[in-house]
Amino acid sequence: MNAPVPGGDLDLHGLAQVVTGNGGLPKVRVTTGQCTGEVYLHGAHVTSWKPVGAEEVFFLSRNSRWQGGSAIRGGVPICFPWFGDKADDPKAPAHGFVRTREWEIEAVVQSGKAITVSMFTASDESSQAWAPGSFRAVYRATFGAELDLELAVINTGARPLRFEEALHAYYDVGDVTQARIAGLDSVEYLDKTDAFRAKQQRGDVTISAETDRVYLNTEAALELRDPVLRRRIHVGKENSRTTVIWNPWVQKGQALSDLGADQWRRMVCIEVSNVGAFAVQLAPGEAHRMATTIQIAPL
Ligand code: TA6
Repeated sequence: MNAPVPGGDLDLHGLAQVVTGNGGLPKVRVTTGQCTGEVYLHGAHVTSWKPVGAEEVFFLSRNSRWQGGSAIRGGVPICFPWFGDKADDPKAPAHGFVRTREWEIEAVVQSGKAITVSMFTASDESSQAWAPGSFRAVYRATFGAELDLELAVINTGARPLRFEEALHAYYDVGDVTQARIAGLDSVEYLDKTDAFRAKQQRGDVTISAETDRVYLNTEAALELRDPVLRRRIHVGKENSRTTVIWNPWVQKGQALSDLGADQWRRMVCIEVSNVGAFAVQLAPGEAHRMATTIQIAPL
């Protein structure tokens, strides 16, 4: 399906098209002189960004599901309005409900040499069955020589709105055991593999076992150094006070049916977020935007 792009104020033919993706799910495919990229309407889920002359930046599981009700495994899932398991409802979907929703395209426009795809979703009866509160969420993905992702949320209700949010990005690495993540030295974190005990980071983050950490009160940019793919991935943050680092390692990795085999070795999640004590609280009519800028460079 190659459909005209709604909302575009420019003839974007060839630069951005809505096409049929995996599982028959629609996606916007971007092809410019600077990069290629794609974002599914399912979950407003970025699944690819590949700057010209570089390799794919994101990990995408070859066993991912591509169906309603399931999150795509890899790329950049959007966690909202809660992170992880819902504290007061074990039956609620992990990481909230927007990553398994069909978002709508608001506009696809050219911004300089880049293409910005804007999508939105909003609260409704089904969302309020999980969490009260009225919101409109707009997600803007700008595909260019760098990738900018922005999640803006407005409280459209008459009561305060509290939410957690995370851009749960899966980065492709040659071998996670040889990768290093700089930018969190001395930062306190909660270790989810050790009953959420509070610990302090010493130096770079390296992965040598299951790793599941929520770094607290940090707005610092991260740098993923990959000596196998010989590249650095810079992850900038705006209005984000927590960073989550995750790798399931062998046992958890093999237990995830949409991951499986030895794919755990080829991925690491660096998640720009506001979770836990750093959840966002909005008064009626108030808005908040969290953003990340992703750049790659040779190592
Ligand atoms: O961000 C880390 C984490 O919360 C891990 O605890 C693990 O559950 C991961 O997210 C993946 O969650 P998912 O629901 O996508 O399988």
